[in-house]
Amino acid sequence: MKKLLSLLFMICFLFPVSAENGSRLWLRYSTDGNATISCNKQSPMLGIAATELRRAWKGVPVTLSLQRNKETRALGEEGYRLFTSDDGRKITITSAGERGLLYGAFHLLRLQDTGTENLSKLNIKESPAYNLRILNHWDNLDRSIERGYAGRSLWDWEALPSTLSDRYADYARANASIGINGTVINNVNASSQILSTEYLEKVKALADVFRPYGIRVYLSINFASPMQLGGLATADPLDKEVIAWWKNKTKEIYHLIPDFGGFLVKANSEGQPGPCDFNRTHAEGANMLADAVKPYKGIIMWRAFVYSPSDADRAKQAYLEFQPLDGQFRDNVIVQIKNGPVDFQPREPYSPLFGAMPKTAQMVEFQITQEYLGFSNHLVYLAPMWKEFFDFVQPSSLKAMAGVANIGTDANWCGHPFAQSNWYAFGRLAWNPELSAEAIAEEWLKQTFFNEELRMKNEEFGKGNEERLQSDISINSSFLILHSSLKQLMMQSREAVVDYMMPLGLHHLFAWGHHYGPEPWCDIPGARPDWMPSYYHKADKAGIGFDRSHTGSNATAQYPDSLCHLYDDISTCPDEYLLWFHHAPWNHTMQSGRTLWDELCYRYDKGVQQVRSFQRIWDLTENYIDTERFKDVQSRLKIQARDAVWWKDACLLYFMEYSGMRIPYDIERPIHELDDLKQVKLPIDNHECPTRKMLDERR
Ligand code: BDP
Repeated sequence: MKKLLSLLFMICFLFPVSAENGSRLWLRYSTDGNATISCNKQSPMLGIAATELRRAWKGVPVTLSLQRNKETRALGEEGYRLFTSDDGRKITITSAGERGLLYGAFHLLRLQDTGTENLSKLNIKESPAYNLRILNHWDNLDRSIERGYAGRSLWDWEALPSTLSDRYADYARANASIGINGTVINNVNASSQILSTEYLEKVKALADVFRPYGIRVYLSINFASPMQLGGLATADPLDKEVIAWWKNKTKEIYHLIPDFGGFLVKANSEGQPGPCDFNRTHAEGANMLADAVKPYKGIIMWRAFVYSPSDADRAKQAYLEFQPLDGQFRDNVIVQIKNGPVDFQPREPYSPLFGAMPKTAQMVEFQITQEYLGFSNHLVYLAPMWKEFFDFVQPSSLKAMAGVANIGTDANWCGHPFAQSNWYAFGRLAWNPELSAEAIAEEWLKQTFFNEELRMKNEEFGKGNEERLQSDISINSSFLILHSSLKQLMMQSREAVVDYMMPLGLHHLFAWGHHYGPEPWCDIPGARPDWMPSYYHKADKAGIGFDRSHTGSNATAQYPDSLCHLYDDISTCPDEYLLWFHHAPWNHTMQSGRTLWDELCYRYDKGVQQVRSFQRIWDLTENYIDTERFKDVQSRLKIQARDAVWWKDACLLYFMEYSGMRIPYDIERPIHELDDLKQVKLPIDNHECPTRKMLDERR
């Protein structure tokens, strides 16, 4: 590694790089294309595909060919075949659908930009794993974003429908380039206003911009809309007037937006209204809406994120409520389930509801925005976390994939330059969940930092510098070295955040009011117990962790037998999930041979050390990467490094009061006083990322 770093250090002064604000995302290819592009049909969507290629493709002529034959039909409307002719003088993209051609065009440009394939011998067949690859925006009508850390909502409701920001098309284009084909544009904690005629006109304007990019619009709805908006006395899903109200509203929507996708519903969850308020089940609520959208081929995504302050372990509640409803949902309802059984924690075991409702369509909801992973201050590449989910859940058992968006009005869209990689990775995995996190990181890095433009400069530099190229720090290999170091950094970043925040299965140690910093001690008199960290960590003199084995809440019994046994037995439960499933004694022997307390200390320390190593790697990219993005990431890594120490000190000093054990001498000593840390209160609400100044003043 040392040698690698010193090589990097030597090559990093070679290229001056121009100004850059990150707004071009991974679509940074140069627009001096010179190829002939033809297409056997004209349409707005094909026009976009052809224009993309015309601007950027530098190879042999390309034909976009819309055709229905056995092969294209088998690949579906969104699938495509991309191939070079035998003589190598022509590339053809064929598909049964226009969207297939659009995706094929972006695929070809990606190949050019990443330089990964021999373009003279292409023969690629692609079709998406899911028909529905959808972003969920938690955007409010006042343009705040719940858990959004990249500025305000893109949707300028005041200016809509008459004024359309250029960013709407840029947004759609970016999504199309990675295969995302749906967007729920408003918060799941929905205002019923979104269904007013005034707002529907605005939604229509957005849908019109998105359509040629293959993106359908969906809306989150408030279940009590018939009361709040329609003035009815009830929102009971079996009430005739309520049923008629939804039917009429749906008709109005489809009249404006003929390809409207459907509704996303958060019902009877965290204070939102729902069918249970009227003694009806989730299935009865979902089916009433499903019947309303059915004639238009619409769907209902009904969230299973439900829990209440009852005696039942929160981790068990979604399963308890939804599993018995299996088989009762209409065929155009998809139950949308978060990947873990509690919330979007840095690490959770997968939700056992997956696979437990064989007669019901299910989809997974990932969180792209880093609500529990350091907001847009921390560099965390999330694909390894999502892949972990797919280690347990068969991709083919799902109908669709949703991701809570991390996009806002910031020039670079996502706040942290590396947060773009999570938007990218979500799209790529929704297209093909078999892709490896590493392959996606590689693609993204090449397009975002080391794309064609830079490679050309590299070649230019090579001319006249042959001697240097022959030395062992050849410029070509310098790209590979830098690349692989950054890839490594990305791949390690998720485990690092788990280590410095909540290792070994700990979860929900977050501060009250926001989910940025640590407050394992938090105790707000009168507040819901299941919103307190102590509900989850249960630290006492005997040990730490939530007993979810048969001697405790028995949540382990919700898992398939083999996993149930593995997790239930403290001696076989993997370290990663130990404190999720067990209240383990402080001197419990871990798989490493250390005591639990020592292991906890080492993990926190390891997380801190990893962030430091990320800083070192990043600093070596200076002069290789434009100054703006370099400095931005560098500065955020400094915040992350300080936050990691904050987390480590807060958790270890606090838990030490229970363990009564010492911090092993070979790791860094705490630099904070526990009492001081307990005073830290960040003045932020749930849609802001703390600034460095704010953080420095508080600790
Ligand atoms: C929680 C968020 C909250 C969301 C909720 C949800 O803190 O803001 O409304 O998830 O998914 O994690 O509905």
